[in-house]
Amino acid sequence: MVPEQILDKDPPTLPVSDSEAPSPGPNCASPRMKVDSATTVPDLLSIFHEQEMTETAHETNGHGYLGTFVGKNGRLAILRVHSHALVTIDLQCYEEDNIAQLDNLLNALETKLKVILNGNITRIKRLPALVRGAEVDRYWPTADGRLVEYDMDQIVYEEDSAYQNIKILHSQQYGNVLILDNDLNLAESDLAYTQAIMGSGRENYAGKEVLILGGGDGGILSEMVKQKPKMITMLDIDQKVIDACKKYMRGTCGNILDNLKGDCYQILVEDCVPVLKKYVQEGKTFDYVINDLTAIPISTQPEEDSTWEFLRLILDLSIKVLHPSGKYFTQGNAETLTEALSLYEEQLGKLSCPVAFSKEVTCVPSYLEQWVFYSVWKK
Ligand code: SPM
Repeated sequence: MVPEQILDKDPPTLPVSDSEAPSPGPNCASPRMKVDSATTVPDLLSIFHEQEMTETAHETNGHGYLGTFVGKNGRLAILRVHSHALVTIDLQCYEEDNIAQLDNLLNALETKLKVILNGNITRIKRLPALVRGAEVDRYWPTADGRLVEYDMDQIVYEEDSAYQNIKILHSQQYGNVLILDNDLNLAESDLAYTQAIMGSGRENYAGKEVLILGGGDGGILSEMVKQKPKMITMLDIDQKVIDACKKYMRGTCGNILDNLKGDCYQILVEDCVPVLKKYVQEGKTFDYVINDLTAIPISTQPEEDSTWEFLRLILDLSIKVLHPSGKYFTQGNAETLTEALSLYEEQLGKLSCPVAFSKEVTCVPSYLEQWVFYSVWKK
């Protein structure tokens, strides 16, 4: 039977060690003693027995103790007393299990551990429950791989287009959130993203020719038209993203996606690579090119066999269609991903035309990590 929902309680993680023990693990504060499973375990077992949980001890070949305990409602506890420095207890239960009882169990374990280890605990930490198998997925990791739990409470839209999986989830804090191929792209709260990728208010777009690559959520287009450019051309490959955002991301796009053409804009639902190539051939130029493509590229071109080659192709074509005094804007990556940022900057040095660049870091509310934005211009 597939459980509908499993609540994980990840309670006391108790790193304890002495100075002879090998390096204790990153979450160990100031280690003091080794954990002796022969004396620690029997006392802890009594707590599980009081909870009518049945023990199965597992062979560890002398590496501490590992026991699993099954109790009421399929409740499962895993007790691991590592030889060095760490005691972990994981408690898994179904959502409908008795939370008060579980809290009592955790409190009893915590108290007992403090007694058994006789004040030698250097750190005890009860982690919040992970909710697995829930209808609305709340875990969207940061770009640098840390687990983040959002407050999503509703699946507003989900569909696979010919190019990607499109999800729009509702978050209590951020409004509707667009997630493409499991990468959180933009929330209705994220005007800061749009402002940053438009040059943070330093540019005057009035009377200018602007090209937006991607941008299917309509955020940039909606802000840009307010500045009365001569013409904005937006190239996005995915009609389904545009349609979904038109309906469910109105906090971002307003009514701009209601029509594919307006006084000073046109939306072309096309792959940007052939269109850029055509512009290069025609000698067409733009005062601004804003690359708002997905971070994970959607490529229909056979000539690019790696992400970097694709990014460089887009960059090169964009710079080719950029007016000599024009500017190219794009988002980069999480500020912590310094290696990826350096690699990106390396690509800037490999273009057919020499460029200079600057970057700035912006806090985009729903990203929960600082984000780097680039401005690039011809030297
Ligand atoms: N118009 C918004 C398009 C977004 N472009 C790609 C950026 C994706 C970044 N993912 C951020 C994940 C943050 N944790």
